[in-house]
Amino acid sequence: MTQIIKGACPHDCPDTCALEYHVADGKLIEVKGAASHSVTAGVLCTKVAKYPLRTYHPTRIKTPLKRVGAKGEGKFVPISWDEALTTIASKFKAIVGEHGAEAILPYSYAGNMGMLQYGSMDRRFFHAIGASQLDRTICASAGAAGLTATLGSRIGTDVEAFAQSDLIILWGTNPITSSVHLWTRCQEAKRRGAKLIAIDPYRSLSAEKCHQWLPINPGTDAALALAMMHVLVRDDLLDHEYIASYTLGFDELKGRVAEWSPERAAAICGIGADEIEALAKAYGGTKKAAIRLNYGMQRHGGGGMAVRTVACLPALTGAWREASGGLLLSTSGAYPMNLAYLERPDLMPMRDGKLPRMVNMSALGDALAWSAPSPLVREGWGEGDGSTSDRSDLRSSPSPLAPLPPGERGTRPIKAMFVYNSNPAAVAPDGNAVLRGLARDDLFTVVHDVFITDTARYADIMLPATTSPEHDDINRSYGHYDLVLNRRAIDPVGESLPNTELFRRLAKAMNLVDPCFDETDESLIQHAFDWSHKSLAGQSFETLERDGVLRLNYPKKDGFITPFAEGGFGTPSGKCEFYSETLAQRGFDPLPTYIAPHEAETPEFPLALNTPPARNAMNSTFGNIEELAKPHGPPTVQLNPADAAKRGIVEGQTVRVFNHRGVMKLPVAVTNGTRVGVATILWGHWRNHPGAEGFVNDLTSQALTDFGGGATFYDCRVEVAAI
Ligand SMILES: Nc1nc2c(c(=O)[nH]1)N[C@H]1C(S)=C(S)[C@@H](COP(=O)(O)OP(=O)(O)OC[C@H]3O[C@@H](n4cnc5c(=O)[nH]c(N)nc54)[C@H](O)[C@@H]3O)O[C@H]1N2
Ligand SMILES: Nc1nc2c(c(=O)[nH]1)N[C@H]1C(S)=C(S)[C@@H](COP(=O)(O)OP(=O)(O)OC[C@H]3O[C@@H](n4cnc5c(=O)[nH]c(N)nc54)[C@H](O)[C@@H]3O)O[C@H]1N2
Ligand code: SF4
Ligand SMILES: [Mo]
Repeated sequence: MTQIIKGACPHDCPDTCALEYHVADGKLIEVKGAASHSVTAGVLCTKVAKYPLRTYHPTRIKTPLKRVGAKGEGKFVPISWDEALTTIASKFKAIVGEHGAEAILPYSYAGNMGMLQYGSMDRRFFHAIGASQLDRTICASAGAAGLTATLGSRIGTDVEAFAQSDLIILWGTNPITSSVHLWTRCQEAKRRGAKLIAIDPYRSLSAEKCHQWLPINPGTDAALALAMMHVLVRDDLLDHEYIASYTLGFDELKGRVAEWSPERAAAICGIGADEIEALAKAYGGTKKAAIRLNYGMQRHGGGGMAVRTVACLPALTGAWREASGGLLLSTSGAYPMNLAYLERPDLMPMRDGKLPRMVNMSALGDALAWSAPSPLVREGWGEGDGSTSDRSDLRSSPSPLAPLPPGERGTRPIKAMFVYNSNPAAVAPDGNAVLRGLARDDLFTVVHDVFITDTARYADIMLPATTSPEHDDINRSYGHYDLVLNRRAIDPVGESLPNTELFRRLAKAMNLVDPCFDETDESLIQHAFDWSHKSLAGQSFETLERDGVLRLNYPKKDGFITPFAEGGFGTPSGKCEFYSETLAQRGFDPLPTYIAPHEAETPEFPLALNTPPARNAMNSTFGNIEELAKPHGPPTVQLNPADAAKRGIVEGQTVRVFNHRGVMKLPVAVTNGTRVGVATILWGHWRNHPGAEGFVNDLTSQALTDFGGGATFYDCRVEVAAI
């Protein structure tokens, strides 16, 4: 007899699908997309449709392990949970005694995005012991800050409304790979006659299927948006009523965009002035014009400002009035999360009136070298949700979390790192610096994961984690407006434990007595959201339990959530802020502007390196599942024919891609799909993948974005040469 249990996809994807776990004889036999969830509509991406491959993978670790080989070698022997927890607790206690608790660094991100597994008991644990705080900036902090500067909140166009749009701009996003349920809506719109345009230096799978591909120079999106606004103002393609009622600073914006002729932007963006004119006119001439921007453009030095600038467009034309107009970067701000309850930041000890220091996860290499002051603690700013939490596109608000005095910021070593929900040896920039840190003999490293990942190879203690059918959770999304419940469908494989239970047990081993460490997962689930909040009015946990999903209450038009049809922006002025006093106060340009990438073209390193994800991967997750990785083949570097010819390089030849940070050796694919001047490597494979030497993130930089202290993966210069 097959039982069907309701689940939620835990991975870092905007679609947060409602799943059905099919179970027979206590085994997960199949995972399907729930047909009853309108966003999922019964469809899953390939990787999660084949989930039993991951849950029952032969290389999955099933017991705690202790390292016996050298760091990085990946040699371990099984130990009991008792020994593992006792070892960690005694090591942590010794480190706290000798160096202070801030010498312990938790390192986690969005391997699991469930509210419980992402951040609950773990945060309570690290808060209570007074460990360093982690500034979770690796994905979306620049974009979130940019969006918030203009709109005041992280909400946007309803994903299902895209099906009704007349013009869709995919701006720095490849939804066939990264948000397939958005893509199905784009296809529906296309069938209805909508025009699809992709703005991307790379002809991604999605760009290939659009009517037009605009191959922009990396990191120059703000210049394009400014020139579009120039044309909109010049040709009066404006919604004057919307501007007058719901925006702030139009006159100042007008002055700014007057400086941005299409010709000026064209020279920066590397596309034709006529193409910019045509794009602006098509945009200004279409009411139901929807922009899907994702994180491609914000992984650059000026990424925050770029997002802020693009986000001004729909208010100028009044596209927000239409359900199928507007702009979508994220919906994560829609949820009334009880983060103070889940994470208990109040447990953090104060010393000299200060909370523990904050370490930026995007500069882990420097942080582990602990001599460079830059990565430790920044006067960053977030969206002001007042929490210490973050997830893929919601970051902390570090302002109330006072840093160490400047002189001390970089001078206290990190002596222990506890990694879970993340894989920094693969996902963090400047991989060589990260590996040097992980290889330190005096660094005690614990990794909780499903597999011996690139990071786990350096662990002193490795702990087995459950996959989502093995634990309970409650999920929100950053691409739609629904809550999705995840119910445990099978027993944990081997001795694996969910993150919550692991930290419950570790708290006991460290003699932490606060009753919050006894709270059950069921209680955490029920308290994860504020059920008295207006977005949940009339809804109850019982309905969520019954249906598996539940949509938040937000204003609707034509049946779709339409957030800003009548203003209601979350900025200090309540308007869409073309002029931002908040930015001015923080020393930024208060008006939209163009900030050039950190890394300029040089004779030594003339090519821009673009490393977006491959379709069957999810960041580093799934890279070891042969059946999923195989269709992608080994990694290649894609070069434009002009760039290949200039270097005398031919298709299939093995080359070196290098800069002053690192080198990768891999075969070349010569293609018009990557623009002149841009080398593209799709990532998702693990280190030491057969057919390649070195790794993409050995080339990327630890430099941070303008806003939000974000990572700048795509702001990277390299040279390619024959070996
Ligand atoms: N299958 C799969 N799905 C995923 C992920 C995955 O790894 N695999 N990752 C998940 C995560 S963590 C995230 S954050 C989201 C990311 O979601 P997206 O941000 O939509 O990421 P991509 O789909 O890679 O699209 C980024 C695109 O930006 C382009 N790009 C690079 N630089 C620039 C630029 O300067 N300007 C413009 N206009 N475009 C640029 C790249 O070529 C790429 O095609 O996807 C999530 N979904
Ligand atoms: N070059 C380059 N680098 C990038 C990017 C890029 O586009 N190009 N994208 C960046 C982005 S957007 C992101 S978000 C980061 C992603 O960075 P991460 O969030 O670190 O990456 P993931 O691979 O999604 O997840 C990491 C690990 O979490 C584990 N995991 C999953 N579920 C659980 C669980 O329940 N418990 C525990 N303990 N572990 C679990 C997985 O097995 C996996 O090994 O990578 C960044 N790095
Ligand atoms: S990765 Fe995205 S598309 Fe695939 S099942 Fe999960 S939420 Fe759905
Ligand atoms: Mo991400």
